Amino acid sequence: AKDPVRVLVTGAAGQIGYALVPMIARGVMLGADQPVILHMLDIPPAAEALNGVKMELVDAAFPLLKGVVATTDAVEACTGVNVAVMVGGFPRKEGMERKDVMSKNVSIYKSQASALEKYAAPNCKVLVVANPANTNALILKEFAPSIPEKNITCLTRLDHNRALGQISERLSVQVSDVKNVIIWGNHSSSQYPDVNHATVKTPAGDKPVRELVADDAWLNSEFIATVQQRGAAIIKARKLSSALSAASSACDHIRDWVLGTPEGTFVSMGVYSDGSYNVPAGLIYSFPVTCKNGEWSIVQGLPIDEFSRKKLDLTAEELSEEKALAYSCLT
Ligand code: NAX
Repeated sequence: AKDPVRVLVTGAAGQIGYALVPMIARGVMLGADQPVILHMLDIPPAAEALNGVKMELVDAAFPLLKGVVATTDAVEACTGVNVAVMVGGFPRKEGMERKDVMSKNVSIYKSQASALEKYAAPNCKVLVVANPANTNALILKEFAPSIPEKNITCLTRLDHNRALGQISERLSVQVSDVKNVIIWGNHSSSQYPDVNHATVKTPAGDKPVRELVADDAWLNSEFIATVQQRGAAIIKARKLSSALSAASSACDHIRDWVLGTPEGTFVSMGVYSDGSYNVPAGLIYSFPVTCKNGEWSIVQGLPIDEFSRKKLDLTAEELSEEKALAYSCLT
């Protein structure tokens, strides 16, 4: 039998946490044959709720779940973890300035970076979900210099999956037959959902999404806006933000990273830019990636048309501004 993998979930008493921890305990994230030990961190006001989640995990009697650590101590939470899913953060509240929210998250991610750097297992893989996800991941990277930069990522897989879902609905095809959409840039409404390389599996082979949809006007405006605004649409409908889809996408992100992407398929991940596609180096930016042997690599050489180029640049500009704002919070 395999040794258990220790998976940290921060913000585990929150709504994504509540959807995510049972998925991890069921093997959705790391595989049906991979035992796990869950480490759950939250803040003292949520300690009692966190303990309630722990009680439910015990009650669910998950065969793969070999232990649960529920704590408000970041050191205890980070000790020995192989995977860290960072869902905890400070939400933007009515009337708060952007800078104030940034400043709260910068201080959270700075201190949790240090705890991970000192106490996590070597080669720990980190996924930041909490917003502003790309910039929180960047701060985490800056303050955990001994964690390889390739190990620090942020979640744009939910946006990627939303794009797959929209194409599947539009064409009335199975979502599992749609692949290779791309989310470029920031996990914010400036992201660029790109279908130029996406295909649908048909009896006659893979066909380009553009050819099958045959409506560039829809693809270039409504489709993009729907994906960009989907989070807001969920809040409007549910009076709560996306949780089950975020949790499921976080599992997809880690599973593909650890176990690999299928041949010929790429997925979107927020990763440390090396300057590919002329995206400024030093940002955490969402790119198309493939994964193999526990490592991602950016898909190279995709042609970028003028329409796309503008959109890639716009979301990069927003990330550069966020980075500057985050750094201004450090001083
Ligand atoms: P909730 O407010 O339900 O849960 C957040 C939890 O984090 C709370 O239990 C809170 O006590 C805890 N927390 C706060 N500060 C903490 C700290 N310093 N250490 C540990 N825990 C701390 O929010 P939820 O709906 O679960 O969303 C969590 C985060 O995910 C938010 O930042 C949200 O904006 C972000 N999202 C990101 C998405 C993505 O695709 N990247 C999509 C979904 C979601 O909107």
